[in-house]
Amino acid sequence: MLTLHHLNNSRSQRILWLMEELEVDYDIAFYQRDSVTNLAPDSLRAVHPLGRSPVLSTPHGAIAESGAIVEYLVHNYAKDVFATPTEAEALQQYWFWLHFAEGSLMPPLVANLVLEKARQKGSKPFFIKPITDKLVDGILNAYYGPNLAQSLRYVESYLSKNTWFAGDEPTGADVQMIFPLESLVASGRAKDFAAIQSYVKRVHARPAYKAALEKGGEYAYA
Ligand SMILES: N[C@@H](CCC(=O)N[C@@H](CS)C(=O)NCC(=O)O)C(=O)O
Repeated sequence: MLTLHHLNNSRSQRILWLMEELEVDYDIAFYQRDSVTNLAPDSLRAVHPLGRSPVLSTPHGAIAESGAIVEYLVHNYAKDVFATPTEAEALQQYWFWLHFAEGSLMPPLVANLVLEKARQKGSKPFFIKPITDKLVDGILNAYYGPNLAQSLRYVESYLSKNTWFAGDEPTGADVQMIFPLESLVASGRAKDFAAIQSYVKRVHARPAYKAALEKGGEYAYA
């Protein structure tokens, strides 16, 4: 039996989606973020030393990293749906998007989150605020902002020509890409990107996605 260690409002929601698509038997162990720090509870560290979600307990041990978990599930359970593409071009796209999601798209999103938190914390006393703002805006404008904008344009251009990320059917690459994209749509940062918005709607319309949302509980994309 598989157990997904599921943190509220986290990347493990996409693993639930995949397990619903694959119709595998699984349990969910629920964890709640700390209301002040937003971090995972220490109990998750007892399951895997990294203490981050998702973690999947399998007959072979505990595995972390959503990309690795997607590969594990696809390798062991995908037959007719969500299988690794066999056609060469689709397979190449599969590898690319599977890794692009966490390797290139998530880092500027996480940096943005951390820097905006630093901006809030650094807004008192009031005379510090202009300095904090200048520092945060400087870092965002110099690197993370343009980096994210370039990635968004690339994803938009790809999705304006393709329904799914790797081939004609959804795959693990879509499972990896949905988390950053739904966050970008929910926060309004993808408002000028029609293909990305349609794509997120397309995923959200899938019965397995809806079933996963019901099972996972609270999930605020942004
Ligand atoms: N690259 C990892 C990131 C894992 C990660 O940072 N997960 C977040 C939730 S989305 C987490 O557990 N945050 C709470 C914490 O770090 O304490 C993955 O894709 O699994």
